[in-house]
Amino acid sequence: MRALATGIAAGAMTAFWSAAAFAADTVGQPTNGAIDLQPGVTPLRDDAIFFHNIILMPIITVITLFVLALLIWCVIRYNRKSNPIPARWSHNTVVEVVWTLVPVLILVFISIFSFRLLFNYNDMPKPYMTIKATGYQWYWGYEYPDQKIPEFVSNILPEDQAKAKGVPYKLAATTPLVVPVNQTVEVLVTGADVIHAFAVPAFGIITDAVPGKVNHTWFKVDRIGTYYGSCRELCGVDHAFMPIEVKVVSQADFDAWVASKTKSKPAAAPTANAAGAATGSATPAAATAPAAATAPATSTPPAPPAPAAH
Ligand SMILES: [Cu+2]
Repeated sequence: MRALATGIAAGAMTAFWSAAAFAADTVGQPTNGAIDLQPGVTPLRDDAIFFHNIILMPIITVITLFVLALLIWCVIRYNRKSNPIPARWSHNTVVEVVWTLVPVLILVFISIFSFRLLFNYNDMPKPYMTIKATGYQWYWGYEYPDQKIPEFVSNILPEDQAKAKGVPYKLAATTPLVVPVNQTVEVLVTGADVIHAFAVPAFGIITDAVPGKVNHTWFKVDRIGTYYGSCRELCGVDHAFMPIEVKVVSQADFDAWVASKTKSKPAAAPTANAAGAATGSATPAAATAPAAATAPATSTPPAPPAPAAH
């Protein structure tokens, strides 16, 4: 019986992990059918995956199986039929010391790795550049103060355009963030209206975008590619439609991109806004909502529009 249970458990674990391994994970975006964590492209993400898969998962698995075995043992051995006259004793000092000490030791062991990971997140190397990401209802605004690139709007790429370009809908953006590879990038994160959150799984980062407060995070990506994230704080009806797309490019490509952005500086900001407003499915609502809201306020009769809306 014990051998059978061990066999079943071992089989289940093997199936679980091999299924995770066989699903060829797409880097930078979710993979259909995958159950493991999204693979990382930053040292922080690798540390976080190590902490989850190598430290936490085995401990969780062993504890869960141990508690399950205890439950089954009690149910079988101490039910009314097999144990008609229960023992009357209570308290056992040895057992009580053990079940207090062992969990404490387990938590101390976990905390060693947990604190190390937290400190790693906190220890940002000297950043090569800083980006400001602002969450709006419902899109992102990106500003490059070091490169003197004023804020531009990054909207969701509409479904037909995403299909035509062969990029994932609800993850691709009209104007992605562009950053150089192998450089430490600091991201200042804030919110303009409600609380949003800036999250890119492949970088292992998630930071709240709170109005009136500037949070910061950082990443250093070790390979060129496109990585997707999204808003991670329920922020309204179009919460699911404000993706984050980050293009990590070579230093030369980044410099060229900066040059292209700064050369057409006077025209860049308005066209980016106009393009975003014209294409984003979420934006017409966002763009017209303030106008609609201000119109009744400035016009004299406020009462008629209300019944008309119903
Ligand atoms: Cu949001």
